[in-house]
Amino acid sequence: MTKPEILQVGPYPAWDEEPLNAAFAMHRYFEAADREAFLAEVGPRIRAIATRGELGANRAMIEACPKLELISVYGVGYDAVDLAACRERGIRVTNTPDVLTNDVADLGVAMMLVQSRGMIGAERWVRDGSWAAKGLYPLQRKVWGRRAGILGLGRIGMEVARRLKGFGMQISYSSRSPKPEADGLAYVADPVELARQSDFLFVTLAASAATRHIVGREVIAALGPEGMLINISRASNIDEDALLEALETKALGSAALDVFEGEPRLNPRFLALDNVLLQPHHASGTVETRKAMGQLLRDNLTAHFSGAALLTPVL
Ligand code: 8YV
Repeated sequence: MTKPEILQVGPYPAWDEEPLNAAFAMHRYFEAADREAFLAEVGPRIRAIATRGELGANRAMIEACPKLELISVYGVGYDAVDLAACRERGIRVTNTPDVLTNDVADLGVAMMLVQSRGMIGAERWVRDGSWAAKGLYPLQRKVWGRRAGILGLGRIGMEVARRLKGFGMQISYSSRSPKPEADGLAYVADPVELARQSDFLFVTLAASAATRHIVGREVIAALGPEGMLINISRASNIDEDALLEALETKALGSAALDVFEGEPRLNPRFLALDNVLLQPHHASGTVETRKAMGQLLRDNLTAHFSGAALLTPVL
């Protein structure tokens, strides 16, 4: 039997590449010297696209593949896939939810702790001899018992909340409507009001055109000079210019970010700031979770080509 032909948008770990190559004819878009010419050549034979959350598949790519049936995303976020183009042609889309939820929540909470307790600077204090030369490290701000806001109480937001309860924090959240399962959490409909009531604001919203820059000037101003913004969702949820300006002028206390506009080439203004913790979009980046994501990506492809129901469809 001939193997289904698949366009692979970005690389995967070796433990995924091997079984993918065994089951499918993989076409490595990211290795092509001339990507447009590559697409024009293989596009007509492509039946599925395997991509990653942050890479997605745009309209031009989808249109270059007239026989496309499925886009399988390695990641929970599928905002980089042109869903309108998929709907027009009945193309199915799958993602990898659930398996990464806990790791993403862990990284968000870790960023809050690291940043609030100044642990990066503290490590430097030890290594560069400041401890011996200058004495005690400057005092930092506590985490436990303070106020946390969660913007977007989906699977990841809920796991963040579960962890924060362990720190005895007062937790509020914003989402489209109150969630009955949000036990002990206060619902605050307006994101600006949520920020006003928070010392730490976690952004855990699934990104879409509707959520673009939901964290804008007003939310940032409401969080204020003592507040910390933690983003483990997508850069597009935050007005990055407003964020940079607020960090530079100290109108916002600090930020801890795993995602950036134009990543991996982030705005160099971030690099000059000492009140921001920068992470390379690795919230789901553990061996265990990435293995589970790869398995789920493959399971969706296999299900599709064997005529079985998709495991985790979004379209
Ligand atoms: C990336 C993510 O897909 O789940 C998401 O939406 O952004 C991540 O898990 C991951 O970095 C793999 O590229």
